[in-house]
Amino acid sequence: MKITFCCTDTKAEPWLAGLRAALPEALVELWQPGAAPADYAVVWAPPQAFLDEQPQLKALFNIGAGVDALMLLRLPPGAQVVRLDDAGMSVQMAEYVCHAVIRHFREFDGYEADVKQGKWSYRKPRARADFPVGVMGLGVLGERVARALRVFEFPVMGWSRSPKALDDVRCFAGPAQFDDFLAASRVLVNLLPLTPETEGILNRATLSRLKPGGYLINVARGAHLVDEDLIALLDSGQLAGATLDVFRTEPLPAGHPFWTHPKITVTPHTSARTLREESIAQIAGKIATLERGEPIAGIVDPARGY
Ligand code: NDP
Ligand code: OXD
Repeated sequence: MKITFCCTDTKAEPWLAGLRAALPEALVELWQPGAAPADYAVVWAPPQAFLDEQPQLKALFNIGAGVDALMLLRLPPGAQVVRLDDAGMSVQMAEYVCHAVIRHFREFDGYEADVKQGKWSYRKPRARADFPVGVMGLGVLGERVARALRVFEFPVMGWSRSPKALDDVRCFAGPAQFDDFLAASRVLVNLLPLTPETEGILNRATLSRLKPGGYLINVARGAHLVDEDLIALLDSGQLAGATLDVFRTEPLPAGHPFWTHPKITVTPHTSARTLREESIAQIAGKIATLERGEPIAGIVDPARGY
């Protein structure tokens, strides 16, 4: 069995060593143009030339949860696309989102600014009932985030494609319930996959439906957001602020207004990092399962795009 590793912007050596240790019977190689085709591939943003050389591929393991970049490529016929299924990402995402929500709700930025000026000043406590949080996407990450927010007793709403039932989370589903979901939310957390249906879903019309003082946390993909609509809504005072981890172009280009906007917090696509050890264990386990002819979880449905 041959496994080829082809991940842009990733240090290959530790991955190759980890995969070899986990699957000693396999030949594990870094892709070189013209090399013999593989049975399995471990990829992140591979070039089309790599995929075109893999006629017998059984599965492509994406070392991330989002497969949007992969879905734009011409994939080998017969190869299943497998996304990372948590592998240590959901707890990181829960930390990040809870931190962003609490920082905004408790006005910690304001305290920090006061303290920098030597000011010992209190702010009036705010009611968490006035800060309902809407989570777009109730998949592997969104569900964990919704549950984590409930621990802090925020009212939590969730929106997904198919109907869901989560304890203590008010669930909405499908386009017909989207407006009601937005109208019930003040803080909006985006954890949708990027698909043709969800591209640009964070725009002037949708963000304007949030409760007054709306706050956006985008941790999914930059192309979900219409950048200039967000800036306009922040500048007009319709939205109170935003925390953004993902951008249409990454790294965020120098001079982009998000860098310096006083109501925007930027982080460099770091809310839930791929953890190498966990990911190798998951991928190796799934390859072994497939080799035994058994089914695995985390297979992407090309028709849905996630
Ligand atoms: P999942 O595929 O597990 O979940 C996706 C959720 O979105 C599901 O609940 C799905 O509904 C819902 N959904 C999909 N399309 C629609 C739609 N058109 N309308 C309403 N709901 C929809 O994904 P994950 O939770 O694992 O990850 C979500 C995204 O987070 C990834 O695609 C990736 O882009 C991003 N991400 C970002 C990271 C970062 O560091 N910033 C790290 C990891 C991921 P249903 O349940 O009905 O199918
Ligand atoms: C992912 C990501 O999709 O890192 O896993 O964004």
